Amino acid sequence: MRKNYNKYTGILDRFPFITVALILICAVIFILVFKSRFPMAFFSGSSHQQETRETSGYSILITSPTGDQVFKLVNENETVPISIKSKDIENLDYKLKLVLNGDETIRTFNSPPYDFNWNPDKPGRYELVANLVDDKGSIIASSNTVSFTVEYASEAIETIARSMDIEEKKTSALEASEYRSQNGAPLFSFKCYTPPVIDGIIDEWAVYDKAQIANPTIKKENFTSIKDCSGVIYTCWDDTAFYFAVQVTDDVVNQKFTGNQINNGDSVTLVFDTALSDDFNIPFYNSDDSQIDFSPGNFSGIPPEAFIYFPSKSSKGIEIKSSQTKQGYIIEAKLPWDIFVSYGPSDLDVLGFTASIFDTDNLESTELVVSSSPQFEINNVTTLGTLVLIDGGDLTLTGDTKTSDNE
Ligand SMILES: [Ca+2]
Ligand SMILES: [Ca+2]
Ligand SMILES: [Ca+2]
Ligand SMILES: [Ca+2]
Repeated sequence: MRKNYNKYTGILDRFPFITVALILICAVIFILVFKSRFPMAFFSGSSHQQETRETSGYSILITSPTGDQVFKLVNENETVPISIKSKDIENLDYKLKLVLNGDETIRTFNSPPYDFNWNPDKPGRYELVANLVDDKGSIIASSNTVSFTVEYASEAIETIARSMDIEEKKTSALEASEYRSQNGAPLFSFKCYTPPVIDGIIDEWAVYDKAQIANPTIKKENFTSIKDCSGVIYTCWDDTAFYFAVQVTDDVVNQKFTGNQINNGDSVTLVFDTALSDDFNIPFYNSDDSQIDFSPGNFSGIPPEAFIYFPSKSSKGIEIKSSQTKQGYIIEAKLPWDIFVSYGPSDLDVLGFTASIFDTDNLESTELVVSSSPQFEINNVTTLGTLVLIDGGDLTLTGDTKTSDNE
């Protein structure tokens, strides 16, 4: 067989080799001709052949968000950090346009840095691209396209579904009282039949309602993410005291202040207005209002501390404990009712109330305050949210906690 092989080597046998050679030659000619007429940018998809000559070498890269990143936001003030790195476009007379979902320009940069905290107004999946455009609006070059997702936690105030009896009590308490309904959903504080143990451990609080503290209210321009500063508060009460636990998320726990300076470091502040109807329209604190500041301490030498900022009063009798967590810290405290000026609790009472977290990370004083109500100002009770005291029986016996676990 082998011997016979050469015998048949004719033009037909060479045909495949000739074909390959012809294809190769054509390809080389094609590439050479084409390359001289169009620069490489042509192959990256730009339709403006004249201008793309200038684009070779531009590089525009969206470095934040990263591909398929998911942003779990809690309130409408949180933002998605957008950052773009670029090469060789700074000195050009072009603009960089951030385009969302193909058609919505959310920002136009004339010069670097190309950083922008974008505030989405609804959840969803988004596609982001940065286009370099000339003065006629023609696209010169484009960045990578990045897809990301924005999700929102469903509710700012979490209320546990209660029995019909309790739900009716909530409604009738609010109907019977004048309160600042424009300042956010009311918080419900239930009577406790076994007081919480003030030890900085919050296991026993699951039966009570919790509320988010996540609305930026003071220095709010510094707010980007709930990871910087946010929290949840649990409250309850009995005939002797008001109790609360705050679980704070804070990336840098920094507290070196004491006494009336507590708010310069990481701290929690509660403001109460115990008589709403008497002076509903008087904004500044007076005798029925209290502001109490709570410091977690620094977990190495400075102990947790409560300070009654208004009215000027000894904080004797307040019990406070704190603990450090991976995400931040916990404060748990007991405020005897006798620290309030002439107030004792009753079922269905409706109070003005806002809980705030003061955040200091690296500076010498407050960098940001987040609150349970949408607005909060020191010494302005008209910004306060609402707290409703409800005696719903012993919640630890009713199994209501299970309802919340199922949600
Ligand atoms: Ca406890
Ligand atoms: Ca922080
Ligand atoms: Ca008042
Ligand atoms: Ca801090």
